[in-house]
Order: sequence, then C-alpha cells, then structure tokens
Amino acid sequence: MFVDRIKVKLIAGKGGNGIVAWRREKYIPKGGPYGGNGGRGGAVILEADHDLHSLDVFTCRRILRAENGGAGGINLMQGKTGESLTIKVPCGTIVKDAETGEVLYDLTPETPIWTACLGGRGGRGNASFKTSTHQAPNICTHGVLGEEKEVELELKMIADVGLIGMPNAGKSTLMSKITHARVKIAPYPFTTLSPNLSFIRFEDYSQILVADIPGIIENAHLNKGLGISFLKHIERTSTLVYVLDIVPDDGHDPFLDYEILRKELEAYNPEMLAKPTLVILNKVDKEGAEENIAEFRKRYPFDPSTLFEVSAFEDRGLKEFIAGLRPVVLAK
Ligand SMILES: Nc1nc2c(ncn2[C@@H]2O[C@H](COP(=O)(O)OP(=O)(O)OP(=O)(O)O)[C@@H](O)[C@H]2O)c(=O)[nH]1
Ligand SMILES: [Mg+2]
Repeated sequence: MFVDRIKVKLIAGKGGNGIVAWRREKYIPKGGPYGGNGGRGGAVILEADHDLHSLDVFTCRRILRAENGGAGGINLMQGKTGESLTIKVPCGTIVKDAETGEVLYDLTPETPIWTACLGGRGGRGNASFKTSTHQAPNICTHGVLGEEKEVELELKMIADVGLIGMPNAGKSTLMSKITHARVKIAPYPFTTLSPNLSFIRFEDYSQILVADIPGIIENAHLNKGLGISFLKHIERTSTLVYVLDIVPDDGHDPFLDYEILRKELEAYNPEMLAKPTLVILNKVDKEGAEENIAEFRKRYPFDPSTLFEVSAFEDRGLKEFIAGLRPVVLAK
C-alpha cells in the first residue's frame, strides 16, 4: 500500500510530579523541605527527511508519544527530562489539523523541523515552596500533561514524474526498464493497484523520482475504475508523462485514449493540463504501429522534444526518452 495521507495522534510527554520530602541528616535538626521538582515531558518533533518518500510507516504507528518526565526525587533531585520523540517524514509533508483541515505546518527543505507538541512542565517539589514565612511546606504539584494533537500528514508532491495511461498501456513495464523498481506486469488491466515509486539515477548522482500510477479510465473523476485517488496522485507529481498503447489489442482508436486521459485530468483539476507534459507512444514494436504513429503526429503536432516512440518491452527509445525528460524535470 502506498500511503500519501494519514491521520496520526501526537502526544507529548507529561511532566513528572514534584514530591514532598524532608532533609534528614545527623546533626541537622529540622532539615526542612527537600523534595525535588518533576522533569519536563518530552516534545514531539517532526523532521523532514530527503530519503523518505511515503507515509507507509505510519499505518502501524498511529499514536506517537514522547517520553514522560520523571518524578522529582528526595535530596532536591530534579526528575529526569522526558526524551523528545523526533519523527522523520518526507520532505514536502503538510501537517493539517485532522478535524478542521487547517494547515499547521509545511515541512520543506527551508523549514525542516517543527516542534508539534510541547512536553508538559514538571510539578514542583515541596522545597520550591519554601519561603521565609513558610519554612516547612507540605505541598507539591503534579506534572502537567503534554500537548496533544490529532493531525493529518499529507504529501504535497509524491514524485517528480507521474506515468499516466490507460490500464495495460505498459506503464509498469516502462517503469521496470527506466528505474530499478521490480513491479508487477501482466497482460490484463488494473495490474497496478497502488502507485510504485522509484528513481532514475544518473551518473552525476542526480536522480528523478518516478511514480507508476494505476490505470485511469473514462469517468475516473466520477470515481469509476480505481477512481479518484489516482487522479489525486497525478496531481501531486510535477511532470506528467502520458503512456499510450499505440496499437491497442482490442482494436480501439489509440487517439481516443489520449483524449480521455486529458479530459479526466481536466475534469478533476484543469490546472493539471498546465504541467510540463511528455508523451510516450508505447508498443511501437507491434504491427500497425507505424501508421498509428504517423496519424498521431498529424493530429497532435507535439514539439518533437516532447513526443517519444518507445517499445518498453524491447528497450527501444528509452534512452532518448530519459534524455528528453531530464531537462524538463530539472527546469521545474
Ligand atoms: N508488444 C509490447 N507489449 C508491451 C510493451 N510494453 C508493455 N507491454 C505488455 O503490455 C502488458 C501490460 O503491461 P503493464 O506494464 O502491466 O501495463 P500497465 O500500464 O502497467 O497496466 P496497469 O497496471 O493495469 O494499468 C504486458 O503484457 C506487457 O508485457 C511494449 O513495448 N510492446
Ligand atoms: Mg501497471
């Protein structure tokens, strides 16, 4: 399961209690109050991490709790400060109030750390209540509860590039050839059921994160097929790559696929059409590909630098595609 939004509860540590104690030493009669203060509870801190790309880990960690402060001790001992809990999340995670949806914080490379919940203060031991007129206070206070927040973590961007196409267009095959991802490929629709993410790595150590997104069909924006969640995923990639089967097995018009995909994106959010876009005409090894390619080029006069003839299966045209993709992504 690829998780790009999830609700979690953050609980900072409770402050430790103060205690009542008395100094008892030989030759020091009426030693006075000697109970220490409790320690502060640990805070919950969120930290952006470049190496993380999904929120999957939180599916089995819904409640994230920092350590409580320790109670004060005798002999004026201060309680132990609770350890803070630092939670690593992908760069570009937005933290929202789970109920109101209000954005509480945006974890970006410029603002990578947020103290989400402060730990509770420790309680006071009886020694801290001693005054000139009240020499033997018999009171102490409890530690305060730590702050608590129910938040929704959401990834603003899931990848640099989103592969969009009809089911069975060859997106996963392409993904398996241009990245090191091992993904499921099969000759039937809806093989991919949740996005796969992986990198194209370059010799200079730069990289492009690619998302292989499940197939989109007509009326996906009305939640048909695997529905709207994948349009949401596409919305959260910065460059779009249409993958079209140039000779569909059932003989339908391949140009229709392109039209449908565009319409679905537009119906969901017209701003998606403004994203940098490349088109892959896949399966050019199939019979009849040449005529369809010529027809496609005639109907849609794409800039040649954005249209690629590829056979993901036979490893054709992939180098050219990656070379064309790189400057587009880097320009973002
Ligand atoms: N002839 C040919 N077949 C291909 C090519 N690329 C993929 N295929 C085949 O097309 C079928 C579907 O490939 P997938 O990569 O699973 O397609 P997908 O777009 O990921 O499909 P969904 O996950 O269902 O959306 C498989 O049988 C692939 O072997 C190609 O370039 N040429
Ligand atoms: Mg697939």
